[in-house]
Amino acid sequence: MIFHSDTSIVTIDRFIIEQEAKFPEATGELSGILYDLAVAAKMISSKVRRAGLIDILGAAGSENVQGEHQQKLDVIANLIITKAMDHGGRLCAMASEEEEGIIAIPPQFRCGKYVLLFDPLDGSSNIDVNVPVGTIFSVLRRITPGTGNGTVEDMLQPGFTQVAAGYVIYGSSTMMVYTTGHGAHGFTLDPSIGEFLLSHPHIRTPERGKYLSVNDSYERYWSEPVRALMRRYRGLDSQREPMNVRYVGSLVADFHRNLLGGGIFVYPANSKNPNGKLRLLYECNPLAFIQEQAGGACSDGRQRLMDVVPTELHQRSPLFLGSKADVETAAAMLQAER
Ligand code: P6P
Repeated sequence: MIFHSDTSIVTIDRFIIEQEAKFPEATGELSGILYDLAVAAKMISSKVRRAGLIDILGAAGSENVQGEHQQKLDVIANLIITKAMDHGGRLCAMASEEEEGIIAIPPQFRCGKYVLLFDPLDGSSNIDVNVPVGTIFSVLRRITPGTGNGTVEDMLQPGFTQVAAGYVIYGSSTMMVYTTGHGAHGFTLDPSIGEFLLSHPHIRTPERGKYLSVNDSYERYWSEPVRALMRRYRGLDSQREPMNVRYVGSLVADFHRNLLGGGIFVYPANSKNPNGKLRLLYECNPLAFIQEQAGGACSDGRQRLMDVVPTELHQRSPLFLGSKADVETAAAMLQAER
């Protein structure tokens, strides 16, 4: 690694502290949540990096609430985050893709004023073939009265109420990207010192992208407006230059590439999945928050995604996420479906 004189070495902890210092009213609780999530990310990264070596590949033999076969790493990542976050006194409840109900704070620990929602290891079906996977998280302020355990009601808030959101991508390197509403910032893990170092400050997504991320094996289930939209993205109606299709099949990997280089990730509703596949609260909303902070946009095909008022903890949503102009194209062309 060559160090350039203009490259400052800033750890994620130092960055979090400096961000907090800008807000005199800050109590440090949100900072504590972010520190602890960074520790959990390092632990999960260590497991993912050795997946092939310590025989934790393959299904755990159990199923999660989604009826999906849980991979051992799913279970381990879920446990790591739960145990890293349950005792800090900053959360009053958690929710995970891997658990049907909310995760209560154990009685021996104090409850705080935030709730945490997360997908501990998204794209986990890719683990055995060494495709990048990711962790996604969202932080909300509790809205129910009292100082005890939170409830599902505290989770069912629209995305624009998020106080923080982020993801970790376990790819060629491990990166943590998060926002607290003051820009989106990326940190790369230096495994030789076990620190996340600031590598992508103030991420900005190009206004118009070059990559289209979509699984078009569902084309036969799409509506006609969605099919017309895909023809537009592919330049087949001569309205724009063709986009290159890049689809890894791992949301965090596809999103991260488009966030940095410009592009759009599309998982539309279809006749088999009328609400799409991805989960609103702990997949779509956190990535939408980051994308908007990076100058992009996110829609469910009908409205700004972060305006959707949730009704169920694990509800799904269609997703159009990425460069602002490309998301606006989707919103315009799907008007016919409203
Ligand atoms: P499909 C992985 O299982 C996942 O939840 C996301 O990470 C990914 O974007 C999506 O599903 C892929 O779904 O239907 O294209 O295989």
